[in-house]
Amino acid sequence: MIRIVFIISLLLTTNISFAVSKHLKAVYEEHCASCHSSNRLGGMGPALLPGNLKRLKKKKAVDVIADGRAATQMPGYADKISKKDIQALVDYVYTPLPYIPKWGMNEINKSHLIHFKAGSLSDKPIFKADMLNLFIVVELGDHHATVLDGDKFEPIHRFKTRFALHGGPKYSPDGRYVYFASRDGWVSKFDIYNLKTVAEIRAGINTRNLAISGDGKFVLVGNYLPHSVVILDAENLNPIKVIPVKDKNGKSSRVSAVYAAPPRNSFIVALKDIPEVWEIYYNDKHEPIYNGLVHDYRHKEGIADTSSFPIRRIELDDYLDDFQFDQSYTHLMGAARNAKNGQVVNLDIRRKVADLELTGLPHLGSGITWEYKGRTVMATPNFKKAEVSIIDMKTWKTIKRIKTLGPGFFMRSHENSKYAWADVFFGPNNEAVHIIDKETLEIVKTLKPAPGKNAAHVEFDRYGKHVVLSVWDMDGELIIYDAETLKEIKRLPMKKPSGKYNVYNKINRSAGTSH
Ligand code: DHE
Repeated sequence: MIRIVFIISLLLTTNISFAVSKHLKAVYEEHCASCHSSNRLGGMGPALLPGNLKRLKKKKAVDVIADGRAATQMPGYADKISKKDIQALVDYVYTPLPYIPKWGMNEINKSHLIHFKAGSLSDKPIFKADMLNLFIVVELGDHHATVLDGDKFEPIHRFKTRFALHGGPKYSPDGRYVYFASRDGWVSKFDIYNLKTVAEIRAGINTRNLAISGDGKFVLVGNYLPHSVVILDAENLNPIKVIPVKDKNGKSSRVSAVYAAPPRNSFIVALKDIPEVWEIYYNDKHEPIYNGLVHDYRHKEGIADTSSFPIRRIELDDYLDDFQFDQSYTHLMGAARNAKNGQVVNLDIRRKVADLELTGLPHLGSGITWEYKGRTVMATPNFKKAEVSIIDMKTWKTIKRIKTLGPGFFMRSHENSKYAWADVFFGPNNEAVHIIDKETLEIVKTLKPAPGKNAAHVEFDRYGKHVVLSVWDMDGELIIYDAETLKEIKRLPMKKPSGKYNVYNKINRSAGTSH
């Protein structure tokens, strides 16, 4: 009798939970799957798995679904999904998947596509233009990229990219090749001289970005899923090494982003779930040079791996999500979750050397630097606050907070321009772009070039004479301005052009742009 009751109640429970999960699955499919994918492994949005949600408390996750998440494309669903379903969705995404696909060396190798082997295409450009004054424009709207002539501002070639590129594409040191990473893990190498995609490989399931070594030989890819960094040979994208990302106790972490630090012969890796930043040396024949002194890093503590690509761990007292370097690559200025909101890490002495006084959620990854009254300052937009902070890089004090019309995403300038440009990305004024005088630290002009449409992300040409601004819309455009008079020169229609990247400014690591 007891057994029968048990079986009936088990059946009932199974039926009820099955009914609930069917409904929930429909809610998930309707509202979440297009960005996070049906299998929760991520797409345009991150993977929704307990391992990737470690830093988000369940209660906070409820708020994120209801109200959206600052600095991301995640909208609020309070008016579309009931409170009960939001809670159920949270429980669902914190439940482990029965099986997480493996993405190791075998899987990466199998995905490898070589369309044109290195050396098989012409070494001379097949079109005429100043090859160092080209821009690559990423058109997120229909997953294309455009090669743009930076003198005439005419498109040269438009081509299909992988789905949802994210982060800046990176150039080879001579500017001939450009490497893209997509959120779903694809790395593509494009030959600008021949206007051809030459090789592709899937380095992860959910990828953050990539970096190219200063000698142009290696590509480093940082992943959210699996928790790994992958080293590829830059020539044909052959995979060389997969490094699982773990701390000394075996706790694994997502990778926030990877960067090249060419003067140090290294890559810098920012980690999301463990308070460490890694430096990976890509050329262990050349020891890194710090402040003119040659250090034998292999004999220093903190080196986790003395085989090729040794890792030097810098342990921190706080997570470092998002950062920028000084021009010498000695310091990195990163976001922190402490009350001050920012921290400065000296990569040579491997510790935090200062706090930064920043409010809200600074977007340091988009910060830029310039000379101001005999000292170097950095400027950073803010994801949560309507302000741009200016920080003295000697004292690390905030010397000015410039009020803006809303939280911003990107900033840009150029050594030859007296202006810095800062967009308003969030809120009702996201059509506005501010132009700041670098000498007075005042806003001198606010542009609203496409009323009602988000105008964001600028890049200068190689001479600092022209500025290219995006209107982020399916019926979007690039707007070209004279950088001195601030007068509009030309508009080019584009499909949601997100970032644009000038070859010369990138390969010379201009202080006014991202590296
Ligand atoms: Fe980005 C660069 C992280 C959301 C567009 N973004 C970067 C970089 C990082 C980063 C670490 C630098 C990598 C590089 O250039 O190699 N971005 C994050 C986030 O953590 C965040 C807030 C949440 C997320 O969804 O991952 C985020 N980013 C966005 C967007 O929602 C944007 C606006 C639209 C999109 O494409 O998803 C966006 N991010 C960009 C762009 C760059 C970028 C255009 C390159 C900027 C540059 O000029 O170099």
